Amino acid sequence: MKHRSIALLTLSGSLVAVSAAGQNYATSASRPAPSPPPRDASNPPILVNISKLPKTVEVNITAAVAKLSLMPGVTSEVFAYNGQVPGPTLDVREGDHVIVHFRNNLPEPTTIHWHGIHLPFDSDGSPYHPIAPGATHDYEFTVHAGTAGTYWYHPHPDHRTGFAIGKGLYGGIIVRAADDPLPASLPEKFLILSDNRFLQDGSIDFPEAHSQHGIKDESNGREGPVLFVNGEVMPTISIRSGEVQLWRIVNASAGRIFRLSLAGHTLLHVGSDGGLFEKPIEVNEILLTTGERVELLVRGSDPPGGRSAFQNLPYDRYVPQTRPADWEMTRDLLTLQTTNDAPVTPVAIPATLRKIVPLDTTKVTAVRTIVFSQGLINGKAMDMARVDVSTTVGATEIWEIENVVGMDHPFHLHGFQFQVLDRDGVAEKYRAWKDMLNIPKHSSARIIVRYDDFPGKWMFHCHILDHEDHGMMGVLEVK
Ligand SMILES: [Cu+2]
Repeated sequence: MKHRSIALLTLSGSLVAVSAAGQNYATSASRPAPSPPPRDASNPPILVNISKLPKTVEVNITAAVAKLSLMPGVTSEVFAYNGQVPGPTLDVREGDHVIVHFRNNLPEPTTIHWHGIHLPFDSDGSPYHPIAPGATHDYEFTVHAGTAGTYWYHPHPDHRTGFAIGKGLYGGIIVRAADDPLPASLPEKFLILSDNRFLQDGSIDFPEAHSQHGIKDESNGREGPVLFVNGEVMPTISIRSGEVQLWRIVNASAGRIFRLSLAGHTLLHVGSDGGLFEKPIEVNEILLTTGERVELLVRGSDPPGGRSAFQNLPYDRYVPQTRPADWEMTRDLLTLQTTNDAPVTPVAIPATLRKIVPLDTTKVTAVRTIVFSQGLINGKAMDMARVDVSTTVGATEIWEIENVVGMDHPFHLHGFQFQVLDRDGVAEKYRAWKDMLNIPKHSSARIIVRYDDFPGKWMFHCHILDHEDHGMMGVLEVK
């Protein structure tokens, strides 16, 4: 079970608040100070497949209220998938038929949105298909060839997504390829990043909508001072000197954009939302917007016994009026601890990972203009009864997404992965399949998308959850 108590100790043994900002959380200095064992950033458990049929994955997921200890010394009332935050990981292969028996034991309607997965409209878990409290629903889809990658699942109910995810409803998805070019021996870490804010009694802090904090959340997207990796604060990952690990990372935050870096190391960025790139890319840092995923190779470059911090570097996504005072602070996310074992020779990584066929710009039948202003798309707030973009199955289109305001808005499209053509007129350097794209303040990007297979009404929206919930969302109808 994934609900450990967390206590950070100073050298003198007194408890300290884990939050650097800390003002929303206080601890008692009089508590006893046991030495905590080092906490490993263990992967969330895998959902148990109850099917005996080949190429079939059948799992049970229940969403319910739970009391978990996310912070030292207190319990928090959370919403949890199968009693855990994060929920268990759905681990499937291309070609698998997936059946999810879902039960909603929450006191409010919910859905499960399979973020990034190409699936039928009625299994998308969008606001069109709410599951009532006490009701059950079977989600069913087949995992398409060529879609191996890192995804996640979370609720997508009308106006309540930010609240439901902030309460703890999120879990990972791994889609595995039959012909994965990466060495099968790579140890894998599944890391779900989130942040949260707590009141002194341990309850998760959701302020009144029109309070000062509520207004700030609505502008920024709700942020919290406590940074979690798989529900843990500052866990440790062990690595052997010379070892190479595959890290799959999901940003499950409502508004926080992570700028990830591993001190003293470069990272080999190998994949994004829709799986592997064509080639690995050596980078010093990776920007991970809300809802987005990265797959990267971490190479243990420290000598035996060494340690390095995996960090969140400052990134200014805000308007000046509501920018947090501590936004320029670098924050540690986890410790990479090199074991005392003798170094090993790093495993060879192929120079070519796969071929990504570019979508054909000569087949484009429409160019859409999508304008992001604060809280609105093309000047309108979300209306589920309205269709904003109408098209047909099989059509290829270009969307020009323009952000005309002074803060970043991350774009998400349901149902179909896209490719980025250019950003501010600069051609994208390498091809990738994407379903998330950060559109920085006062900038634009062009994407190309083909609506394969599935008619339906698909959402496109800003993935700052507070913006989405307040109507920064539109409807794409594919007929
Ligand atoms: Cu937004």
